[in-house]
Amino acid sequence: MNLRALLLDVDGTLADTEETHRTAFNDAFRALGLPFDWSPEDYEALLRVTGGKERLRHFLDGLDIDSSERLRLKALVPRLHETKTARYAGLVAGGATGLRPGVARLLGEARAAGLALGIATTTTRANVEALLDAQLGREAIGWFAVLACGDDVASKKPAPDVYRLALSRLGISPDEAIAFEDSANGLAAAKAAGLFTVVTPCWWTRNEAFPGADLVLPHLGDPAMPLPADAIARTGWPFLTLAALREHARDRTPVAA
Ligand code: XBP
Ligand code: MG
Repeated sequence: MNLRALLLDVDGTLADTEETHRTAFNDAFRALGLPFDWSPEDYEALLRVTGGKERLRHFLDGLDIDSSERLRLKALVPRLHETKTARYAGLVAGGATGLRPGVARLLGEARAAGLALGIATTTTRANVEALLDAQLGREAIGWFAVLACGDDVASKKPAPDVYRLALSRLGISPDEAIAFEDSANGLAAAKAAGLFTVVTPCWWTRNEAFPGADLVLPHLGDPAMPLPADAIARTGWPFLTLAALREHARDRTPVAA
């Protein structure tokens, strides 16, 4: 594999952000005077629908209310999501969620090796900027040659659109990049785009299946937070380095979607 770029998902992959998203959704419901409050159990099921606006509409479709009330509530979705996004960015700016183990290290290794970095996410650009700024500093957004975000494409994950957009903007082919994901929807999107895909499930996706994943690890690991013993026994790595990943992917053709 002539590796030229790493393409990273955001929510669940760079950071385990979904509890902060859940809080922001519930705060937005309260701010608009709506009687909804998503429990962790509710939200784990709702996460099967990617995209906050789409998730809200899916939730409203499932309510036992009359059609006029459903229409009234659906008309609020854009404002609800704007309120939620502002609240989420504020929580993240306040340090609500840190990067997952190994993310900052692997980004540094990739930059030192001259690889391009790309973001391929369902969330909004504002949310990506808030997270990178809070966790890696103001200059970090400039490390990424492409930010392909949810509203940049017609179809969100599991459609491959956001990965195809990132590859196109980088001017590289699928066999020149490796994708990093946390969810079944994200994996499906990356595989449909033809990418070798590393999956590091987060708490919210721990019960999902990851058919076709080229590598599944509990996280990327760090010297201070090595992989669990079973992952080390399986891979031989105390944590995933860029060199180990290159070697692992070198003669591996990506598993078909
Ligand atoms: C995960 C998502 C997003 C977030 C909420 O995105 O599906 O919808 O849950 O963010 P990723 P928005 O592809 O990064 O895992 O409300 O901005 O959609
Ligand atoms: Mg994700």
